[in-house]
Amino acid sequence: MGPGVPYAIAAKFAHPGRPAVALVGDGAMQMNGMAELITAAKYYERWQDPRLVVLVLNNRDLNQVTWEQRALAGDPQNPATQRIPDVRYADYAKLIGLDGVRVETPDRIEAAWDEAFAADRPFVIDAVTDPEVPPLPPHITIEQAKAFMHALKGDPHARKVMTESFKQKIVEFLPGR
Ligand SMILES: Cc1ncc(C[n+]2csc(CCOP(=O)(O)OP(=O)(O)O)c2C)c(N)n1
Ligand SMILES: [Mg+2]
Repeated sequence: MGPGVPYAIAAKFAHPGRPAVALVGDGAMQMNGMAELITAAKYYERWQDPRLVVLVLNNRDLNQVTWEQRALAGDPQNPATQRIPDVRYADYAKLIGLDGVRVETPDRIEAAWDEAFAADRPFVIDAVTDPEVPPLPPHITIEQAKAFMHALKGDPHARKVMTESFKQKIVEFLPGR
């Protein structure tokens, strides 16, 4: 957690003539990615191709750990430790002289990437995403399924999680897949 933005900056120094893309969690962004954007703002004018795109997956949650706790320990989500603030990452980029856009609906995704790759400076895409979509593997063990079901008892988002799980699994049984 945390190397996305600094590694992308390192990539820019290694290959200043090529664009670099970092896909970053919002927790990582709050931990160090936002500070590292200041580094990008300091140096980007030295890069022959100034494009460095940071996609922030803004789910307002430390989601990998939320799901680890749900699927392995069978614990419901603990909002006190897992939820994190919704930050306007694109506005922050603009504040420090970079550029960005916030994406709140799927129909805005394509335009956001077009804008990012047309930009003359590092660009942040603040993508608002859904923390209740389970990262389901194709084959789930009985133990994982049991822990998952146990975790939903008392989980504040149980209903949404069940709906999203069903939506994901049902497509595996649809014809043409
Ligand atoms: C430095 C560091 N601290 C803590 C962790 C444990 N950890 C792994 S994933 C994660 C949450 C990541 O949250 P976020 O960046 O928002 O990504 P998401 O899973 O929500 O996409 C944490 C705390 C880690 N891997 N590295
Ligand atoms: Mg997150």
